[in-house]
Parts: sequence; C-alpha cells; structure tokens
Amino acid sequence: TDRYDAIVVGVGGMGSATVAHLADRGADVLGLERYDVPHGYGSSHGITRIIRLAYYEGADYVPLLRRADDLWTDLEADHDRQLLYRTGSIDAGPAGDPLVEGSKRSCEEHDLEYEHLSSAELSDRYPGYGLPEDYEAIYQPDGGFLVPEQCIVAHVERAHRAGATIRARERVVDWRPTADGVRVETDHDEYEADRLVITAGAWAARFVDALDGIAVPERQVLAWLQPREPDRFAPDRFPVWNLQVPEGRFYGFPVHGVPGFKFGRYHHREETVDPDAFEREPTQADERLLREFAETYFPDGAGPTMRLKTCLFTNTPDDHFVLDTLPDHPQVAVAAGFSGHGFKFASVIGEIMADLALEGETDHPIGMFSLDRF
Ligand code: PYC
Repeated sequence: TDRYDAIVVGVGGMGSATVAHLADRGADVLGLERYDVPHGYGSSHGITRIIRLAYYEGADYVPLLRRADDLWTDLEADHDRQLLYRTGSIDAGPAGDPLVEGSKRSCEEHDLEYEHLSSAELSDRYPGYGLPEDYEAIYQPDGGFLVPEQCIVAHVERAHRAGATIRARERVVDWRPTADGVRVETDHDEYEADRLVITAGAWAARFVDALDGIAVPERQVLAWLQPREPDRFAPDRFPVWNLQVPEGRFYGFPVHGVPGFKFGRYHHREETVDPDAFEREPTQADERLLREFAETYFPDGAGPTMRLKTCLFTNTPDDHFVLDTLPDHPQVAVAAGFSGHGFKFASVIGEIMADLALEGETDHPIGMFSLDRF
C-alpha cells in the first residue's frame, strides 16, 4: 500500500488549492478526484465566479478575502492565463436592505474604497443596470470574477510542479482511522497517510457523519442570455453584482467566455438534493423564472437564451463554512458547506487546510467556522 504524508479527497476548487499548498510546503500528497480535473458536476465550474471584498455576509470575512485575493494574484503570476478579472462589484437592493448595509459595513470596518450610489447614479455610470428608482448600491472597485476551471488547472499545475500525485476518475469509497493516520479505500486501490483532508463539496457528508444535516446539497440553475445591448454588458462596463429584489437574491456577471450575460438566483434550501440523483438538465420552469427576472431588472440583457447549467451549493444552517479538524480524529481536517459563496476563498482555504493538516491549527481567523457551533 502506498503511503503519503497527506491525502486530499476531492480535487475541485478547495481540494486543488489544498493539494497545491501542501505540496509547496514539501508534503508528499495524493489528491483523489472521482470525476475529471476540472469537472462540471459539483460547485467549482461555470466559467466565471464572483470575487468581492465588500462582504455583506459579514465583515469578519474581509481579512480572509484580502488574503484570498493576494493568493489568486500570486497564482496568476505563475500561470499562463488570466485568472482574476477586476470589474468592480455592486451590491444593490431597496434602500436600507441588509445586503446594501452589510456591504457598506464591511467597507467601513476594513477601510475598503467604496461608493454609495443611488439607482440613477448607478445607471448613469453603468447603463446595463436599470434598477427601481428607490434602490441603492455599494460599488467597490476591487471586485470582479475568477475563471474557476482555470483556477483549478493553475493549482493542480502548481501541485504537480511541487511533486504531488493527483488521480482523477478514482472515487473514494471510505476512509478509516489507523493507529498512525488513516487508510483510504477507493474504487481502484487502497492508500495510507498521516493526515486526511476532506474537500468533497456536495459529497462531504458521505465522509463525515457530523456533517449530516449540516452540509446539505442544493440544486441551482444559471442562465446566460444574449444581451440586446452588448456594449452595456462588457466586462469594462458592467461590474459583477449581488441584488436583493422581492423575487429573491440574485447575482450576475458581464459577458465572458459564453456569448451571454450570466446570472442566477440563490435558491437557499428550496431544492435540497442527493448529489448523485437529481435533475441535472435545466427545465423550462428554471428558464422561465430566470428570464422573468432578467426581463424585469435587466431588460437590455434579456435576449435569447444562450446557455443554462445546473450547479450544486452545499448549504449549512447559518450559511457560514465548516473549516475544522474532527474532534475524535485530529488527523482529519474538513472544509465543507460553502453555501454558494465559497469559490472566491478557495486560494486561502488551501492555505488553511494545509495549516490544519500539517500543524493542527492555523493563524487565520476561522473560529466562526468550527464544527461544534451547530
Ligand atoms: O458570492 O457573489 C457570490 C456568489 C454568486 C453566486 C454564488 N456566489
């Protein structure tokens, strides 16, 4: 049986970063991925993913976001393709909405540059936006989007350069603790390691009983529509956005990689699914809901449908992540429950998981992500 310093289960956004950080620190590491590297069955795909610092979900995320941003910039410097496109970010909603207020609070508490815009000011500057008159927006210039499939490739290439072994299409069936580490059984082989890191996305609860009912997969659908006014949806004219409206919370991007303006709706806890058995094909009902939103709030973007794609979120009860070692098995660390807003953090999650695996602790502020809070 081959033995490693560490095994990482799942080589998507979080796992690829973890393998890269572990290998960079000299660990002999094995990454195991049940699908391809990269693949479109989990949560780390979709051509563009938002990165934003004005974090309405909580000001405590901002130090992690700053570190994530620095690490993405470092990774990009080593890679032959751009990973991060800065468009600025918009957080908008009715005046006084928690999304707008939370975004502003993060900027103020952490000295981030920002502007508080009325709906009219927003449309003047960025005519792709035509929000209701009484809406407001926080503009933060450092936000933008990452290209997730390339981010995974860049982390895996970095890991390869540092000597890591990564095996795709090899599914982990089970793991168990041993006297001096762990034993991992796959559908191909068995391996041993001193440490185990579980970054299995929507499948995390299969490997960690304590995540049952805590890291819950949910089906999401993204749409790309041909803009009727393409100039208004180009990356230099259309910041990425999060928007609260009576129909729910939505998010979107300028045109990049697909000839359409991309957006989606956070369906929190509405479509809980088994990640191995759910409707992967978007339906006409999905398309209708998304098109109705675009017709109402982004009519210049609501041309013919170009692409629809399902995606999985893995939600926790409070929408904050789980980053911890297992109380009964300190040699096992888990990163899970990213609740739809994790991809942008993947670079720093890799650093944190390498800390937890190699040192058992981290200097990063992860107290709010402990498993025992539930
Ligand atoms: O964090 O902005 C975000 C986001 C958009 C879609 C999913 N997460």
